[in-house]
Amino acid sequence: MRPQTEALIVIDVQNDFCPGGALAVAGGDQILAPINALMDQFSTVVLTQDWHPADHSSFADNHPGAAPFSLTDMPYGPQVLWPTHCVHGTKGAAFHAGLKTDPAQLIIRKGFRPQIDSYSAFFENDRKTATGLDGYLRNRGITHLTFVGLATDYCVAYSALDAASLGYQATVILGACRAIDLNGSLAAATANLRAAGVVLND
Ligand code: VGL
Ligand code: ZN
Repeated sequence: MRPQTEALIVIDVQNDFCPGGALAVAGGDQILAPINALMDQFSTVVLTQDWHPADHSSFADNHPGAAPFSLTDMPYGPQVLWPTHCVHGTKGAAFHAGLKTDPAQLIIRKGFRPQIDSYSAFFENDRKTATGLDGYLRNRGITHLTFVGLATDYCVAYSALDAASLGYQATVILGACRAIDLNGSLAAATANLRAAGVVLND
C-alpha cells in the first residue's frame, strides 16, 4: 500500500471513449486491467467523468456546418469541436462496465457547463473555473498524484499539468492511458508534461 499522501486519479474511463463509443480511443479498453490492479495500492482513488449536457458548445453538432475535430474560437481560446459524447445520463457517459468503481471515494464530474469545455480534473478550459478537486485533495493532506485513463493527450495531460502547477508531485502511467492523437497532440502533450516536471512511467 502506498502512503496516505498519495492518490490515484482515474480519468474518464467511460463507454464513449472506449471501442464502440462516440469518441472511441484506440485500445481504450486495454487499460481496464492495469487500472483496476493499481487501485489496490492506493488508499484514495478518485474517478472523473466527462459529463456534458446535450447542448454543450464543444460538440460539432451544435455548430451548424462545422466538422467534428475542427477548431473553433471560444471566448477562452481555441476549442476542438468533438463528436457528441458523454451526454449526462446516457450509456456513453457511464463508466465502462469493466472498471472497478467501488474503491473510489470521490467522483468528479466536469464539462457540465454548456459554454465551457473541461479537459482537466482541476480547471475548466477557461483555466479559471475550479472543479473543487484541489480543495478535496489538499484538505486530505494528499501531495502525490498518479494519473491514468483517457485520453493521454487531452484530459489526462491537462489534469497532470494542472496538478504540477498546483504544486503536486504528478506521475502519469502511460501504459494505463490511451491517446486520441489528433494532429500531433500526443507528442505535444508528452513534451509539455516532461517540461512541467510530470514523471512519465510505463
Ligand atoms: C476528452 C475530448 C473531449 C478526454 C473529453 O477525456 O480526454 N477528450 N472530452
Ligand atoms: Zn468531453
